[in-house]
This record gives sequence, structure tokens and C-alpha cells, in this order.
Amino acid sequence: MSYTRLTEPLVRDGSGLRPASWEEALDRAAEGIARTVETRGPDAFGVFSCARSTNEMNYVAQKFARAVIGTNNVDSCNRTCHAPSVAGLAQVFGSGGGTSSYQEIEAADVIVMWGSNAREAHPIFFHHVLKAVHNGAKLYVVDPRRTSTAKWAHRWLQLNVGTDIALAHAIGREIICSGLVNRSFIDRATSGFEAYAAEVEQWTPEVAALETGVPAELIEELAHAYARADRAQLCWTLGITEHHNGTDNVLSLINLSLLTGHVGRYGAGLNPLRGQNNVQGGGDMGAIPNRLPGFQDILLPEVRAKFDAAWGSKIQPRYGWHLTQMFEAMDRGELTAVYAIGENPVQSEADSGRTLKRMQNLEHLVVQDIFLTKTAQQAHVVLPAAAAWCESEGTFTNSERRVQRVRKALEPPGGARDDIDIICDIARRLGHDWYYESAEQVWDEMRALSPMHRGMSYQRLAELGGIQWPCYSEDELEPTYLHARLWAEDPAERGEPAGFAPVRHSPPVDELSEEYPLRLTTGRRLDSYNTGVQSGGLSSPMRRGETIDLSPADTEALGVVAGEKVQISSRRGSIVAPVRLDEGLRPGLAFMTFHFPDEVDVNLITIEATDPVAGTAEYKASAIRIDKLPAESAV
Ligand SMILES: Nc1nc2c(c(=O)[nH]1)N[C@H]1C(S)=C(S)[C@@H](COP(=O)(O)OP(=O)(O)OC[C@H]3O[C@@H](n4cnc5c(=O)[nH]c(N)nc54)[C@H](O)[C@@H]3O)O[C@H]1N2
Ligand SMILES: Nc1nc2c(c(=O)[nH]1)N[C@H]1C(S)=C(S)[C@@H](COP(=O)(O)OP(=O)(O)OC[C@H]3O[C@@H](n4cnc5c(=O)[nH]c(N)nc54)[C@H](O)[C@@H]3O)O[C@H]1N2
Ligand SMILES: [Mo]
Repeated sequence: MSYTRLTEPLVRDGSGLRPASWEEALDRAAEGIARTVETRGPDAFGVFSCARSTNEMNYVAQKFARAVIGTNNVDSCNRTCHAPSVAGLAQVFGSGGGTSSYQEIEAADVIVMWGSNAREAHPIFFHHVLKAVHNGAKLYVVDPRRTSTAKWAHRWLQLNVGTDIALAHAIGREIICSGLVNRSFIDRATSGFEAYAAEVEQWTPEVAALETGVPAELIEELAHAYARADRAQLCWTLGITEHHNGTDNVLSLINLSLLTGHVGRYGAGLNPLRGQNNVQGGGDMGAIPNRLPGFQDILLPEVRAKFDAAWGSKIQPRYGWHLTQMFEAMDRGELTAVYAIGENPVQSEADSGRTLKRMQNLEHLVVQDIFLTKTAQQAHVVLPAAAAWCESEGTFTNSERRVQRVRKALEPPGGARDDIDIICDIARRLGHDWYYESAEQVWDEMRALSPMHRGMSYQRLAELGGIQWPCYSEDELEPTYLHARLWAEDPAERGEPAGFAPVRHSPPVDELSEEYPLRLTTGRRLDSYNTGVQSGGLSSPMRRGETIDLSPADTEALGVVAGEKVQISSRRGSIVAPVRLDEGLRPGLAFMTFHFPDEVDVNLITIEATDPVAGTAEYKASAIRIDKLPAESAV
């Protein structure tokens, strides 16, 4: 299936959607929201904000939730993705951004890519990694699959899914036992070392080898290489975060940087490579339930007072619900209206059969998108948006915290309109006299309120080609890396110590059993993008469609051959997909993407177990069974 661009608003009449004028669609959108707030209060409403749209749009979307409606229920796909990275980094260092610049990657001696298939999912970043390798850096890849990233590695550590903490702790223990810790850094800049050392003590390389499947010698080699390097970079993505204990996984990696002092210095750092083009910026702009723009805590009265004075609002003094909590609130009947801007949860959420029912049960669903997604098909009102990356003005923020300008190169098709203009039109119908002349006006309003963005005028962004946050004033540039304070001589300047986290290994929730004996992990391929809406499904001959990738040993044991369609079942449901052989998989492990949900909806079988801190689902570990189909249907 492939999608065509939305060019006119749609409204629901009876059971179907029909074309409508902008006036009618906006009136309907606003009336439904107003009705919800009047009858059920502001917290019965939530905004899903768009990590593909601009910073300016995300700023306006969260301001809409907080200032027009009076709720902090605003979030985005960061929840399904890197929320554990932000939570873990913020817990230890006070802010949730990746610490280094891409330029520093090229200067590194050792790079560890942990649970990250950057060759396919972050190709631009991976070019910097390849330059480092060309310069002599050693690349270590920690992934259960022999990915195309792993093929470039000096060493590939093939761990069992969900055993990352065991592996990280064994590396930590080896660093301690070999006397390779950075004692002076630990003493000056960290806390909690003793409890951490006690927790990792049980993870000898041999014990860890049994649990993780990684040979003891490789564990020792990585420990020594990482600890001895002058400039070591630890990069991770969803192989770490998309687990029921994603935040603990992230903390277990941060511990390694604290042991060795590989943070807060040029060339050494901790880098979660963010997923969507502007998911970093969406969070920075406050499109999350607990922070106002610039990562300012909603619970602080002085912060709220500043925003209330600027916005004429009364921001609620409590955190809103994040995406996962909003879905739970729908189950309880407490959240009944959603304004979903550029999100396709019906196909991206784990156990998506449940998500579809939740969306269908909403009393009012407004979807603002560039395509008529499966989620939009459930809406009461569909609003056609301009594609931010080429049809709007604004800024995006990338994984190295660099804010860059985006410029309008094309007119949006048909009646599609800029995301910000649409939100303002709804706000005006709800009694708020909102109007922005330009994206720059939004940006200037935002940076007057967010100290870490203050020095980034549009003019300066254009002149410098982009600026990393923090940037506190228009006449300065900060260092490219974060947390230099940890190395300061003066204790006052050093500030709060970075705390070791003595987290515990905890295996995946969906247990393997006789009935469900295989481990399914899901992820991405270079040729397609997320739920496939933007990469055009099967319309291009470049895409091979969905498959279930199995090891040769498993296909043999199951008596199936490449290309044969099989039934794949989990404790949630069943789907059908053709088999593909992958020599890079170990027996017992299967892999699928979620790129072709209209043909094979993998999220019907993934588990909705979520990380208690971040709310991220365990997309990376479901238990499945594979059955042959009756002969006539297996072609
Ligand atoms: N081409 C392309 N690029 C994309 C996207 C896309 O859809 N297509 N999506 C974007 C988005 S939103 C994101 S968030 C990023 C994601 O980028 P990545 O996180 O790199 O992508 P994934 O394939 O989801 O997962 C990465 C790896 O985790 C491994 N893994 C699975 N389980 C475990 C485990 O238990 N431990 C460890 N250590 N590893 C494990 C998988 O084998 C996989 O190779 O990509 C972005 N870029
Ligand atoms: N099984 C499995 N499921 C997963 C994952 C996994 O690894 N495995 N990964 C998860 C991750 S990391 C993520 S980030 C989510 C992604 O989940 P979603 O964000 O729900 O999925 P996308 O396909 O990225 O949907 C993006 C939507 O934004 C719209 N859009 C694009 N640009 C614009 C714009 O400028 N304005 C507006 N208004 N709309 C726009 C697109 O048309 C599309 O409908 O999926 C999660 N789901
Ligand atoms: Mo993502």
C-alpha cells in the first residue's frame, strides 16, 4: 500500500470521513475539544506532538495544551523511543541530551555502538564513525544480530536479547578488578561507587558469558579497550531503550563512563542517537508532560510564574500524563479527546490491536497529518498539514543538540497548511487571540523564555550553519560537549556529583516457553521508515516488504524454506509473513521490522510491557511461535 498526500480537510459523518471546508473542519475540531474540557475538565484532553515537525511547531503545540486547554498532557513518539535515555542521563547529570558533537566522534580512539544499527538507521552519523575508523579508531558493536553496522566492527559482541545489564556490569567489574578505574575522577565527581562495585561483583566474565552468550575474552577485551582509551565514545539506541527496563539499561552504560572518566571531556562521551529528525527538539521545546521549553521543571513555581506571565496562562503545578499513561487513562475512561499531530500510534504502539480500540473509543479525535494514516482513518476531524522539512520555515535540533534552520522549498499541495497556522486557528476558536507572523516570531518568543536557547537568533543560526545548545547569549559559543563542570578543580563549580546506579539485571517480561519458544526482536532497515507512511510501502521496487528473518538452524528445525509464508503467534495475536534466511542470527532469535503494517502488522504481536520510569515498551523482546501454514495458503 502507498499513501497519497492529504490535500483537503475531512470530517466524520456517520461512520465515514467526507471532504469539508477548512471552516467546517476547524469548527468541528474546536467544538469537540471545548465540549470535552467543559464536561470532563482539561485533563480529559491530550496532545500528541510531532517529532518530524519543527521546534517552533512543537513549542506552539505544547503551549496550546498548557495555555489554551490547561493540561500538561502532551507528549510524542520520544516515549516509544529514547525516553529512557533522557531519563537516565537527566538522573545522573541533570540534563538529558547526548554529550558530544559529531566532530568529536571522528577524533575518538574507541567507539562502542551498543544496540544500535547506525549503518542503516543513522547513516549520516555513521559516516563520522567510519571516518574515525579510517583514522585508526577501534569500533565495537554490541548487538544480537550481525547487522551491517557489525560488519564494520573491529569486534562484534553477539549478546542475547535483554542481557545488556549483565554485560555492562561484567565490563564494569573487569575495569575495577584490573585497576583501570579513574580513581581521581570517581572521588571528585561521582557518588555511590561502593554500592555499584558491590552490585557488579557477581558478574565475573564467566558468569556473564553464560547469561549473555558473549565469550569471556571478548568481555575482557572491550573492558580494557574502553578503559584504556583516551577518547572513548559510548553510543546507543533502541537495543538499549526499548525494554521493560530501558532506563536501567541506560544507567548501566552511564556507569561505565563514570568509572573511567569518559564524560565531560573533548572526545569522550555518552550519545543516544535520536530517532526522528526532530525528536530531540520536540522534547527541548517542552512537548513532554514534565518540562517546559528549555527543559525547565514544571514543578518549580518560579518557572511556572515566568511562563504564566508571558503566556497569560495558569499552568497546572503537576506533571501531565506521558503517551503510555494517556493510553492507560483512555482505558479508565479518563482521557476522551486527543489532538494527534503527526503521529501514527495505531501502527506504531506495541500490542496495537489495543491501541486501535482505544482510538476508536475516543469521543473526539483530531488528526493533523500529511497522509491519511490508519490513525487518521479513525478520526472525527482530519486536518491536512504541510510537510515541515520542505514546506515550512523553522528549525530542527539533531542528536548532537545542534539547532539548524529549515527552509520552505515547496508549496504544500492543495489546501494543506502549515502546522502552526492550523493550531493557532483552533486556539482562536477557543477564545485565544493567537497569531504568529512567522516561525521566527515563535522562535524569538521561545528563546526569551528558554535560557539554553537564548543566544540562537535566526540570523546567527544562518551565519554559523547551526548552533549546539546550550547557547546562553548572542555573543558566545559554549564548548561542543556537555558536563565539563565535572572536571572543575573548584567543588562549587563542579556542582552535584554524578551518581553511580547499582541497577539489577532483569530478563525480558515475555518469557520463552514450550508454546512460545523463539525470541522476536523488531527494528529497522535502511530502505524504509517507521510505519511506512512516508517511505511509500511497497510502491517502490527497492523495498522488499516484510519478512520474518530466521537463522538457518531454526528454518531447518521448523521445516520451512526461504520465501515460504508462516504463521507467527505471540500471547497477543497472530500474523503471517514470508521467511527470510539470515546467517547473522543465532538460533532461537527472529527479527522483523514494523515498516509494512498494512500488509504485516508486527505490532499486533509485540508486548506492551513498559519501563516504569520512561513508559517505553519492550519492542525488542517478544516470545513467539512459528507454525507452517496449510499447503494451499503458504505460497
Ligand atoms: N532507515 C531508517 N532509519 C531510521 C528509522 C527507520 O525507520 N528507517 N527510524 C528512526 C527512528 S524513529 C529511530 S528511534 C532510530 C532507531 O535506530 P536503531 O535503534 O539503530 O534501530 P533498530 O533497528 O530499532 O534497533 C537497533 C538494534 O538493536 C538491536 N537489539 C535488539 N535487541 C537488543 C538487545 O536486547 N540488546 C542490544 N544491545 N541490542 C538489541 C537490534 O538487533 C538492532 O540492530 O532510527 C531512525 N532512523
Ligand atoms: N515493533 C516496533 N514498533 C515500534 C518501534 C520498533 O522498534 N519496533 N519503534 C518505535 C519508535 S522508536 C518510534 S519513534 C515510533 C514511531 O511512531 P510514529 O511516530 O507513530 O510513526 P511514524 O511512521 O514515524 O509516523 C509519523 C507520522 O508523522 C507524519 N508527518 C510527517 N511529517 C509531518 C509534518 O511535518 N507535519 C505533520 N502534521 N505530520 C507529519 C507522517 O505522515 C506519519 O503519519 O514507532 C515505534 N514503534
Ligand atoms: Mo524513534
